[in-house]
Amino acid sequence: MATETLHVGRPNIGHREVLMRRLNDILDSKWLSNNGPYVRTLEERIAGFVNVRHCIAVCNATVGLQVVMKAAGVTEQVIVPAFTAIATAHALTWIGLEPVFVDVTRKHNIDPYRIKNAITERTSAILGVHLWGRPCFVSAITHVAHKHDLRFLFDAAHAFGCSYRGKMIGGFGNAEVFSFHATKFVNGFEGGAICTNDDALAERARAMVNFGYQDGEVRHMGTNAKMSEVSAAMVLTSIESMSYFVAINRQNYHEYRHQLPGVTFVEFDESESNNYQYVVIEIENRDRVMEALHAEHIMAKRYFWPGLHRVAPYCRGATLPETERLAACTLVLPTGTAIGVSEITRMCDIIKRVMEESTMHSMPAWAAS
Ligand code: T4K
Repeated sequence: MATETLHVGRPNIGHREVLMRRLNDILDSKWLSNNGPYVRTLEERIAGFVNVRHCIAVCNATVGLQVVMKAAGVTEQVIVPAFTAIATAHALTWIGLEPVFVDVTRKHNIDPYRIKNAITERTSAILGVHLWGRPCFVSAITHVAHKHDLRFLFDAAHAFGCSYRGKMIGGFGNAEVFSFHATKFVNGFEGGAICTNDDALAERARAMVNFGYQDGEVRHMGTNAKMSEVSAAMVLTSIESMSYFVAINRQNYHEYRHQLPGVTFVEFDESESNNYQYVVIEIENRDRVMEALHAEHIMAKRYFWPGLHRVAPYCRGATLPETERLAACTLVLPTGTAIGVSEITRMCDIIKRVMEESTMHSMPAWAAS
């Protein structure tokens, strides 16, 4: 029997019949996009869940970040972590902003102490990223931003369903942006959402998402960042299964930890809400481990390698040691509803085998024999 390929980012599918019913309803109604009933329901649902005044659904988080930067009046330089998805930086560059890369801490999120050193007279905003769904140092970033009169926003692409100090991610800074891409914890095939408590920012963002239209007139610059009704139906359906997805992800995460006791994991604060969507390890000989997994049809991923300051469009010779260390040793393992104990055992056995082989290779010959 062929071995099943295991993927990082395999989509979690919610209640299929409910989704199909909604899709039929959309087809029957002939209302497919442009602020339809499913988008409006979704926006209300998210605003209530996250506890923010405004939620604006968008077609994806990349464009959502662009819209929110424009709506917040951000100009020139934006401080961002170097260890994040290329989307974080490209979203800025695409609209003429300059990402300024700052190193992260051992906890994978932007180092607030290094933010201060990166501020120039051209800096207008800080864009924190809640990497792997773990909140970045929100209170320290808030402090720096207030002190230097900067706007501060959060790329919350990974962090739907997560909390910081008991408050849901989505309500911090001037605004936050979620992703509902297929590989995310909650998915809408593609999709995203801007959340904010700033009424004026929300009004501008809402117009900008729809070509700048407000009350039937074009009052702003704008783009087409609208979410379709089909995506909204998928996100709604996915949200309804959220507690199931969390339970599976959490179970998988603890199973991995149990089976790999000597390995460093990205940890989650169990006193907060977490989505456990990413199982991330830091491991020596990462590429050897990844190759061994790939050879067995397990598509573990080394996300965010080699660090944004080292990818071609942004490479200026900067050195950011912690980003580089993490980019060299981080590996993301499959989880989600497609994975259970037997798959985890299969993966952990391979990882342990490579770790043992590496230990043998690094021993003097007399000790290894
Ligand atoms: N900010 C951050 C911090 C982000 O991580 C991202 C996106 C964004 C902003 C922007 O959000 P969006 O504009 O996308 O809403 C994925 C996603 O495309 C991207 O959303 C995500 N972050 C990024 C980190 O990862 P890849 O390169 O992993 O995609 P791909 O095609 O290699 O798929 C990964 C695995 O998932 C594969 O092994 C197969 C599996 N898969 C994927 C898809 C799309 C499936 O099984 N089914 C599917 O439909 O980019």
